[in-house]
Amino acid sequence: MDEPLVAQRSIEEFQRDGVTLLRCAVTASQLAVLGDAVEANMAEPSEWASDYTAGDASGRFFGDYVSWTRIDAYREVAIESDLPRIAAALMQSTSVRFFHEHVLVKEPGTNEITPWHHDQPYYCVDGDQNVSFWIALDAIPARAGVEFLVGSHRWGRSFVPRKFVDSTAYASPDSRFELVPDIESERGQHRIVRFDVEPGDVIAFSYRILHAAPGTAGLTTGRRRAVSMRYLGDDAVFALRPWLHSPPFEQRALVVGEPLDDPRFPLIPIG
Ligand SMILES: O=C(O)CCC(=O)C(=O)O
Repeated sequence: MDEPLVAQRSIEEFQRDGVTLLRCAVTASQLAVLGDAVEANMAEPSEWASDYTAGDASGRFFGDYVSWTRIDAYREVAIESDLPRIAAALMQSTSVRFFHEHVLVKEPGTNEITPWHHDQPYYCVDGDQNVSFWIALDAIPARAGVEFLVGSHRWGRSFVPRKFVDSTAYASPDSRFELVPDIESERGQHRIVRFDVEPGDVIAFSYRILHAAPGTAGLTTGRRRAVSMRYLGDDAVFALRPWLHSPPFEQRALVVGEPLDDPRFPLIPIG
């Protein structure tokens, strides 16, 4: 019998913990095109790109997103690979919509952290069926990689987004959005996981799980390049936030509470 695309154990882990590691989920040829795509992206960033490292500091923390319509390799890997079908299995969804890709590069010597946050409050989307695939383009030791607070996707709490440039909150808390707790000071109270990854390994995680990453200076000598491919499932609906959502997609014809039925978020046939 053919091996299933995703092990049942991974589906259960993703549902229960909010995160699971998929070894070698991206092929060597897809990795090569993604590597070229990241170089092209960094050479010609979009209007939404960010450099989180000051010009005179060591290293560089670079981020950009929603370049898949101009950089073909992102589209190919996001839409034409096995990733959408893996996303459907993990989300337990009959449909898969591509939300966007997000490139996150920490060059050697980068001191900037990625603050504890979860993704959904940044986004113009609500729902529980969603997944991001953080595709490692380099070998990254766990100590320099992204870490995840297991089970926090099911806390039923929503946190005010934080700016990656200085970890400050986007806004004051209100009745719906709390400030992210000081996870560092309460690490002992939580189960926090992180993974040694090789190029082609993929960390699949919920938009609702809290996660963070250290700077790479002193923790690894290599580059730390990743592309996060983000997908939506059956229950995803358009939402507005008390702040400008990120990516800053215009609302256009999207209706709050309705599916993101728009060519900017293509439905992917998964047969
Ligand atoms: O790569 C990082 O440092 C953070 C990744 C992240 O926050 C994401 O992909 O949602």
